[in-house]
Amino acid sequence: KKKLILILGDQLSLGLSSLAAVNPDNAVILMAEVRAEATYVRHHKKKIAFLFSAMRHFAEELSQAGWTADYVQYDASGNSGSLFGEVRRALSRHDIDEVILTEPGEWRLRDEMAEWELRLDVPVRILPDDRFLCSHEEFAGWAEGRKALRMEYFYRDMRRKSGLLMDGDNPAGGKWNYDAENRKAADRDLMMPQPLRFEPDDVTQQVIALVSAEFADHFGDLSPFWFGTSRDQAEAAFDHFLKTGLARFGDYQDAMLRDEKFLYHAVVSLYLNCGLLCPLDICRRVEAEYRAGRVPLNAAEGFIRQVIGWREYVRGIYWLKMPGYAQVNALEAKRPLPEFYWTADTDMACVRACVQQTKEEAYAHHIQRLMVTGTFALLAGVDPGELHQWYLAVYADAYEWVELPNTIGMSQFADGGLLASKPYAASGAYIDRMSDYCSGCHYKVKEKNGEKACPFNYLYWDFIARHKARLANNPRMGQMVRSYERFDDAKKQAIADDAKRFLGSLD
Ligand code: FAD
Ligand code: DLZ
Ligand code: SF4
Repeated sequence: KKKLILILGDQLSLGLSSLAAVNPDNAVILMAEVRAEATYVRHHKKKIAFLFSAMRHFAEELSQAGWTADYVQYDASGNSGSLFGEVRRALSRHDIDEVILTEPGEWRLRDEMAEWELRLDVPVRILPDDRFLCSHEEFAGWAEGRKALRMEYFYRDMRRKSGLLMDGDNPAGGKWNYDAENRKAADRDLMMPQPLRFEPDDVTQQVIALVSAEFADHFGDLSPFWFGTSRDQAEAAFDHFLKTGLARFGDYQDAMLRDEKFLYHAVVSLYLNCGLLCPLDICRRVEAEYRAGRVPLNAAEGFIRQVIGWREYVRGIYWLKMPGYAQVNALEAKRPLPEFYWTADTDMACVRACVQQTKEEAYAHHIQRLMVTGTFALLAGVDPGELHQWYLAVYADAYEWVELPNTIGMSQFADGGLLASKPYAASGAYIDRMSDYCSGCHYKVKEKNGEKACPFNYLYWDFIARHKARLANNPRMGQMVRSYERFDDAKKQAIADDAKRFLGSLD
């Protein structure tokens, strides 16, 4: 009898804990493209094509490494459409005495799998996912007894634990965090780096045809398709970023430009999250660039903080707080998600550009997600659950463990301040300072009220007014509540009227 190893679409790593638990002679690997995973939200077409192609390439990689891979394609006859169904079918094809898998990244599957052993009548062993630096237990231990779960303190522990950018017991350069240097607005530059693009090979072309036939009603453009789909390509894409983007990553981390979708960002989250790149490994390579004097410290530290800080921290919060975390709505926001999140049909140039590029690329960088589509939804009072479904569907890197805390916690303050110390509310001035969107906009960013005024301006004050009781005691927002209170009645009325008119037009 053999072991059946189920490998999920975001577990494409040769060092996976389930693979380490067995030897190749004694195991059959099962991978399956299934309707349930492809449709639990209506994922962007590019995301499905990317993942199916990456899964197929990984199955090849496994075979070359001596494993027996049993791969079920989406249109294979008899495909049951669910992971459970495919495990059950595989048990009838092979002589198996135990199912082994690395725990899934999402709560809904972990919950479902708790019943598999009973339903399948065979032992099911679920192993920790050790591709992360911090285990669930370690995070829970860190969180216990703390009043506030601030990322910065968690991050310092991860620096110490990994030894990244450490000089003995001290942070390289003497400071833990160089974020204050990372707020520059970018200018267009003809030498702006671009992510490495790949021609679809035969495997990818077959998958593209499949997705185009089967998922025609999903959001997003399928072509041009240029993502890497194998480990070698993911590595090449990262090498390219090290050489072309990293040095200025820090400086322009918060910048946005109309015609530059990627700026100095790495565009590697899709590869990291499905397992084609190893987070610790890429951080070590970033540190090596700094140690060799090729990139400044604020760039290396900024990048490493995102990966061993934010990425690990949001995962910790997710597993600490699920399943309830998906339902929180501290600001009681109820508005349906505006249609233009799917169509880009809005006069707000910033939102239009971010949604349009999301549709084209299944990618937007952090500040676009946080300060444009995220801030707009926050100010407009969009239901965080609906917004969460949107972010989970539209980005190639989106899995609930990373998307949900970023959406619910960081961008919507729907957890009441567990994750972020203040709501990321901002008026048009912020977008104007950090981008070139406003110069091409129907609205006027300098106007505060009236039909032509930038909606972010009055929606900002309307947000403060709606939530002043809660925000008055927030150390970082109280000042804004007091500013609002000093407005005369006519100004307050104009804000309320503009907000009502604009929000009414969304319904
Ligand atoms: P870079 O800017 O080059 O950063 C390097 C790496 O750091 C990223 O690849 C990523 O792995 C990591 N990172 C950076 N910021 C974060 C963060 N806040 N949380 C976790 N990891 C981070 N990231 C996802 O990977 N999947 C998601 O579904 C996702 N949803 C988001 C939703 C919202 C509302 C917001 C505000 C952010 C979300 N993020 C998500 C975080 C971040 O926007 C993306 O990781 C980043 O834009 C990916 O692009 P990049 O590889 O070019 O990143
Ligand atoms: C996202 C995704 C998609 C679109 N399709 C599959 C699939 O067909 N088979 C599979 O094993 N995994 C897929 N995935 C990734 C899973 O949804 C992911 O493993 C879980 O959400 C846990 O993170
Ligand atoms: Fe966005 Fe306002 Fe600027 Fe228009 S004016 S691009 S709506 S911030």
